[in-house]
Amino acid sequence: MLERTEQGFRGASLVLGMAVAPWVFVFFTGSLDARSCRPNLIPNGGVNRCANCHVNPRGGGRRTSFGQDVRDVVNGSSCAEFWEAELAALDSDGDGRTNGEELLDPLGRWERGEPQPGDDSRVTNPGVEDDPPPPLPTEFVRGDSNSSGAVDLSDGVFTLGFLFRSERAPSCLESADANGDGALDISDAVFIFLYLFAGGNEPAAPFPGCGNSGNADREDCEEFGACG
Ligand SMILES: [Ca+2]
Ligand SMILES: [Ca+2]
Ligand SMILES: [Ca+2]
Repeated sequence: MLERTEQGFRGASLVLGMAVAPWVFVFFTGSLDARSCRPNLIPNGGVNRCANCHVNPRGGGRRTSFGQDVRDVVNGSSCAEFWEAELAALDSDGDGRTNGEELLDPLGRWERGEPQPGDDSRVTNPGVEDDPPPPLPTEFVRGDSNSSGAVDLSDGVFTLGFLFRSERAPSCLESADANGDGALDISDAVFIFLYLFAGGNEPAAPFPGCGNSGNADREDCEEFGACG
């Protein structure tokens, strides 16, 4: 008798379990699906994934400061878009850079499905006080020593004036290194004159467009207005 009752109880538990399990599954997976869509709703969300909004990088649980601001603008567990200018303009983690600056969309204009803005190696976490990425090297045009936007006679003259008459220094010393040998001397002014008037070689990269030399250790370029 007792044995039958136990069997009956086990049977009932099994039936109940089979009936309830799918609902439990739907409840949890539905909830997780809703959450897992969130990183795709912010620009460059794939870089820090769930750690943008949650202290635990696998998601769930305590929220970061950015996660708290997101919670204030999202609708429950929905996957509706929520990234917009107001959220981008906040500095949720108080590290001095707005959420939009950290995610490389300062104005909050990015929309789901668009290409990710900027260089993802420069993305930081809007929910963590972190260091800003190193400044980008200043772009310049080699040979344009007076940063006028063109390489012409005035550049050779400008370089000579700086070297021999103590006149104004180039704001971007690297641009005045016309022959790209890592030194700034009379040969750079001569190089410009030969290039302009005697069929000499053109300056090495970056030339004629703006850019960097690719040698960050050697580059000495504070400011170059023409590449603004
Ligand atoms: Ca910030
Ligand atoms: Ca941050
Ligand atoms: Ca040189």
